[in-house]
Amino acid sequence: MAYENLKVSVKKGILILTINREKALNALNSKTMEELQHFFSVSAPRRKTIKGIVITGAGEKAFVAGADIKEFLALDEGKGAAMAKRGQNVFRLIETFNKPVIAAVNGFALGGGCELAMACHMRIAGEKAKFGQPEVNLGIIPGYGGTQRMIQLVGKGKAIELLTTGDMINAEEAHRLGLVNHVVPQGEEVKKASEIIEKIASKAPIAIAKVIECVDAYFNGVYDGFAVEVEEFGATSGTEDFKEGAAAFIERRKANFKGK
Ligand code: DAK
Repeated sequence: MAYENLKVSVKKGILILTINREKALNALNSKTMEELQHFFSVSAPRRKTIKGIVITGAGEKAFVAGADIKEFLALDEGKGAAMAKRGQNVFRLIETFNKPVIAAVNGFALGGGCELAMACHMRIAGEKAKFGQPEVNLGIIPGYGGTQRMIQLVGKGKAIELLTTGDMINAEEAHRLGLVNHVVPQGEEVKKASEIIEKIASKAPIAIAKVIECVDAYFNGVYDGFAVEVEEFGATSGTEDFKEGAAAFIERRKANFKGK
């Protein structure tokens, strides 16, 4: 499928997904959300050979400056709830993707943009990046999982402060709070994210997918994370990759994982 608002490229096996609406600071309109849904439910799972995905924003100013405010005017209670459910489902596809998905935050990550970054497994911020959940300025609340994921990342007190004041914070503060994993010189976000994915790609793919699943189990409120870990530890113990990894350690050589 040809996308209107997403740009897809692959560099050395790493897929770079660019939200491509630079004139609107990459705001997430409904077309972009539809395309993200298609990308993460159809296109990305088919690309079996990719090592992981980096999500970034077009241009130098914004990662994503929020959901598209110009579309909000048509909302009412029913439509708003339906839109939140649909959006949450899209971001859940990102959060549960079985390979690393890293947000390379090159500028404003506000509202739905901050929520998109938080749905990724990790966040790399350029030093000019700005984060915030300014929904309360518009009389609404985050609807794409932001009230929940913000607590997971920064804790309850700071989450309530950021969500109720709508304050914007810079990359350093976001790093201090644990909202981002690393701050890098402006323009090097994708490079740093790609380096991390490259490192992860040298490990056993099934083990990586299972780590993502177990960590998610802690937060999703449905499963007992310890029980999931027991099950997935069992699953990884039965893989060819585990035998190869253990043999490589003993033979003092580099493991050659096959994802089996
Ligand atoms: N939506 C639509 N257009 C946007 C936009 C946005 N979120 N942010 C920026 N733009 C557009 C501007 O309208 C402008 O377009 P033109 O006027 O040139 O046509 C262009 O991008 C450049 O923006 P500015 O001229 O404003 O640029 P500045 O450098 O002066 O300011 C800024 C940059 C990021 C500080 C400013 O643009 C700004 O404050 N933007 C809005 C930030 C914001 O409030 N974002 C929305 C947060 S609320 C929901 C689910 C989720 C959500 C809501 C509901 N449901 C399920 C119902 C999420 C809500 C949000 O994300």
